[in-house]
Amino acid sequence: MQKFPHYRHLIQTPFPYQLYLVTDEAACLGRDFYWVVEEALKGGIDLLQLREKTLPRNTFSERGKRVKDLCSKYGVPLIINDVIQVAKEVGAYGLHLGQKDEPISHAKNLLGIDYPIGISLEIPSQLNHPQIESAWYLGVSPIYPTPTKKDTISVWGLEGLQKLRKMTHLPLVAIGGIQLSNAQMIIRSGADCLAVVSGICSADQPAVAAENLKREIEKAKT
Ligand code: TZP
Ligand code: MG
Repeated sequence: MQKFPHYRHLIQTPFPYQLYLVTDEAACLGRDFYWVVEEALKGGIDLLQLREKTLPRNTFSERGKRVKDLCSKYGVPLIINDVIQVAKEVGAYGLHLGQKDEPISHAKNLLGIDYPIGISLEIPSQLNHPQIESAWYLGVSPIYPTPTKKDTISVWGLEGLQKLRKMTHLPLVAIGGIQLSNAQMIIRSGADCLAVVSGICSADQPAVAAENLKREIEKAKT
């Protein structure tokens, strides 16, 4: 049977999410983690990724279940970062994997072929990965250098994002150094959605920060 491995390049996948909170407890600056999460939900985030780099698996799952309850209250899908088993235990909507994490094929074997899995993309050549077309979205990582994540290999900048936009029809989620002042430019350079850590988690009023970011995205899209 003949295969058409690149057919999805021809389809613009609808991606209805605009503002994506990626959590980081340290970025909450000592305030209650669940308070920050709920404020962001009140402010109108469309997706939430629970990103825990140090918690043991069972604690990660417990936290995931609690955050999932909060997300359900606001109708926001919960994405788990890195750990397939935690996504499964929590009954999360989706999973996010980096280039050094488990391969997408392995995650799909365990979670199901249609399970939504976002993949980080650090350099254009990573688009050649054989399973990239089965990604739900590409996390364009990072757009700008950011103290929140230091182990990055290069930055896309606006020009890199514009070039990438022409290379794929997968939804592009921009991340890294995103603030109110650059949100519109990043959307206009081809991002479908903005993912933010410190811009919301460290804001004095996370709900207001989320509302303001959403307004900027909407302005850039109209
Ligand atoms: N992946 C690429 S950059 C980043 C992650 C998780 C951190 C983004 O943090 P901030 O504070 O929004 O710049
Ligand atoms: Mg990872």
